[in-house]
Amino acid sequence: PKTIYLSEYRVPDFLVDHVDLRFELFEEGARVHSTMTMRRNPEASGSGEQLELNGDSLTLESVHLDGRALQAGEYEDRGEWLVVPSVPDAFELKVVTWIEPQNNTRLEGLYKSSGMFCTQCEAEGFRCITYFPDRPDVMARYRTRIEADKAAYPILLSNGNDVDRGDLDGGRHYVTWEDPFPKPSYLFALVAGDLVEQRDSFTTLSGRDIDLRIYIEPRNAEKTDHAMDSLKRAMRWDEEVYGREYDLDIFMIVAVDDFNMGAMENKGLNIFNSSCVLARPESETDMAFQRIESIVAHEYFHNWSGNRVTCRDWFQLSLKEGFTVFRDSQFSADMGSPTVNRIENATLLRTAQFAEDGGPMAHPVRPASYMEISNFYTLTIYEKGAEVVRMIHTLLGPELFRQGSDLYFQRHDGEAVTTDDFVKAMEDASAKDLGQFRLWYEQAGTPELVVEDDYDKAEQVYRLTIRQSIPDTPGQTDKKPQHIPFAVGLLDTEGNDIPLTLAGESGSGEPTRVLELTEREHVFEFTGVGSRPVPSLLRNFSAPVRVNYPWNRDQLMFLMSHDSDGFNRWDAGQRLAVDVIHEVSGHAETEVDPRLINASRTLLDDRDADQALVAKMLQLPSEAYLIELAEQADVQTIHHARERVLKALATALRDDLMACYQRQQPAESYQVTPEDVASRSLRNMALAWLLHIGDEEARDLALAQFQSATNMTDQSGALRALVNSPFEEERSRALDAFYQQWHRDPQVVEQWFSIQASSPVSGDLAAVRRLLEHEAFDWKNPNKIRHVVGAFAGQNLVHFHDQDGSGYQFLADTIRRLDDSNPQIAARLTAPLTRWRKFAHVYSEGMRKALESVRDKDGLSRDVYEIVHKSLA
Ligand code: BAL
Ligand code: ZN
Repeated sequence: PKTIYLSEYRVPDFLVDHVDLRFELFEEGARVHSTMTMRRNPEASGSGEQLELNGDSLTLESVHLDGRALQAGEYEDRGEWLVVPSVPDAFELKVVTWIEPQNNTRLEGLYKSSGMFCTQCEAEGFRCITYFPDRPDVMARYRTRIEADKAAYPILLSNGNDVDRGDLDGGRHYVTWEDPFPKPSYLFALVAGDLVEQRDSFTTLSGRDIDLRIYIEPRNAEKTDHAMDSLKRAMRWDEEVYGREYDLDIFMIVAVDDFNMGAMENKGLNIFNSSCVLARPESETDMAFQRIESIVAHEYFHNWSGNRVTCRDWFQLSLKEGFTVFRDSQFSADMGSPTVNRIENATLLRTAQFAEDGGPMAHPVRPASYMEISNFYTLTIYEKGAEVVRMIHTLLGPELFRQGSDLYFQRHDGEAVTTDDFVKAMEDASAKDLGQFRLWYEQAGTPELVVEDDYDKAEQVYRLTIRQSIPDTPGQTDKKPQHIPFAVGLLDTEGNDIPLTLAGESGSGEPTRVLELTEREHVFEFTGVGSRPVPSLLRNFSAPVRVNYPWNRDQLMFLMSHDSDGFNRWDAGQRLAVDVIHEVSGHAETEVDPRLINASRTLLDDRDADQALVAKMLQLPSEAYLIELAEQADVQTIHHARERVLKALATALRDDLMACYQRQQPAESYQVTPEDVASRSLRNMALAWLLHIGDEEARDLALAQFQSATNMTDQSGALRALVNSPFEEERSRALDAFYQQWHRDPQVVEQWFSIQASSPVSGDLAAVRRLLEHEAFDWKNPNKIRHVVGAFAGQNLVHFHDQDGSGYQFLADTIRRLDDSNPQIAARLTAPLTRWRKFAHVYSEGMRKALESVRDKDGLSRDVYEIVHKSLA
């Protein structure tokens, strides 16, 4: 496969002003008539004579140029390219292709899911539908006519507004859609199916009525309320916070079961993975409710950050994704608990994105090259990209940031632009120099800050020395220092914030200061500090960096109970737990530090504290995070050390956990408020801990909760606790009963799969293989694969990393199997193997061998090829 470089970007030779599409949909395939009004791009320098259009898996039926059928020799069908050697400066090109959506298992382009036709065109799926300049800087207006059997496909949808419909011979019908906004081909969408519609409406701030519709299969009719409410909240929020109003008359969402991604922001017609849009309390958990709210908002926000202003090329993917993730996380913070939201973002970043940044696929937020763009829908592009935007927000402050985003949208509306255009708008609006800041887009790797301090009692001066470095990553060494907003506070002996005044300043300062780091080393001198303070560093996780400062355990406990920054209270608890887990690691005789137990007891018993924060603070750092912190990770040792600490906590806190469980009684009616979510989370955590140590009273409580729960959070919480307990008989009875109750609901069956595949107690490889044989498992459905194979390799680390290497070989076999049918999913599953160098030798050898066996498969897809070869390099 060829590597594509950002440095080789050229503007397109030809532009498309208008596309007229006609789809004839049949059971045996689809005929696509595409008529493009095209012209030579005046900005293309030295443009080639010939017209080149992308194509993939297409059967070409005919080509017409300005109404004349082209003969063999007047065009060339090169499979991945359709070349017309000679065209005028402006012309109309009509291409007819035949495709087979019913056989499309890659789920890119037009395909069938549960009997309905649907599309996924980002990043390069449109070329699987017809020949087209399939690149985001070619923006055209689309008119789409869909023709299909009326009984089987009563609903026919595409982007924009429906402008015409009628009946055809042979029981067929058609609908024509027109999208007035120019868009890149990746935002095209089509749906045809036997769907029911849930309608609502939204009145914009300027008084326009928008028709809102969610389309689902009839069995899901009860599951749309939450998505609809989330959508309306997101629409209002974007008006209020960003001044962005919706632009079409209709906004549609369609739920499909077979989908490679979470959802897709096609103009006016968002297509969602069912698991990211459908929910009701009885069958979906709090986590699903929260995920849906944020994904519905994310896709809606793309209408401006992505669709109205789009990416010039795929190297700029974070332009829309980083900004939109930032926007959706601001929205979620506003809808729920900002501190919990920040903790969740930082956890994902520190556990998974830092791992990516430290591995063979490390890439900058704006990559410089790729082989297969689908491999770059990564945590770096999305989550680190969002952190980069957040840092701009921190450096500018909310008012100037808003002026910057207004300028960006106004300046670039209808254009395809770059991350640099985004930063420039922020710079122009604020007059803040972001020159050095741009390195965040160019340099890969996680910056590390080493912090030292000293206190001069006589002078009442406290000095912080901060050194930054950025590790080498593939293809990048000797990196320049980056511009880092570093928020700090200092706690006095009472635990109060000391007003911060730097040497040379007068007056009494703020409790939190954002220090701007730009050099390799800085010394900051705080004056008027009456006693040695405890530093609270990187408050609210003000930058995606690692911080190294030698807090002792007493200081961490002090921060846990006194820091005014909620994020750092949680972080201090995490650091304390990591320290204790490290201490007992490989030392069976070392006792678990009673200070951790006491701190946890204080949290459990504190009824006045923010329960949402308490629920987060009680969770031990995950195995994945502990692996990330290790130099050469020994998974079994990490697992057993964490288990020992968990069991010591559960045993010592048995009565407190029981009291907590009894106190957190289910609310009368189900609501997804931060308080209720925290209450259910605490209750289920207490239950899980107690069952983990085999408490029989807790087992009976779990069985009762499993039977009587009126919401899925509590029912699956009880099930998960039983599955991860030593009570084998109860475990298998509960699993059977759950399946019997829910086997008709694929989303619940996904949960049932993942609870088993991720269980460190019962989810060994043999159990996972049995799940693959289960009647509900389906190799064609990405969600099922994710919930069994993905859950095993990504969450069940003790079994996946069995030292005999069987877990690795199993994953390799699965990847080889999926590589032909769905390369995107196969490539995603490869991630757990790519970091083989991070692990101790007993693991890394097996991981490397597994990767090699994938590498040696004949006809490896470009997707998997890129990941495997970069990992083994
Ligand atoms: N654009 C792909 C799905 C998403 O990030 O919204
Ligand atoms: Zn997105």
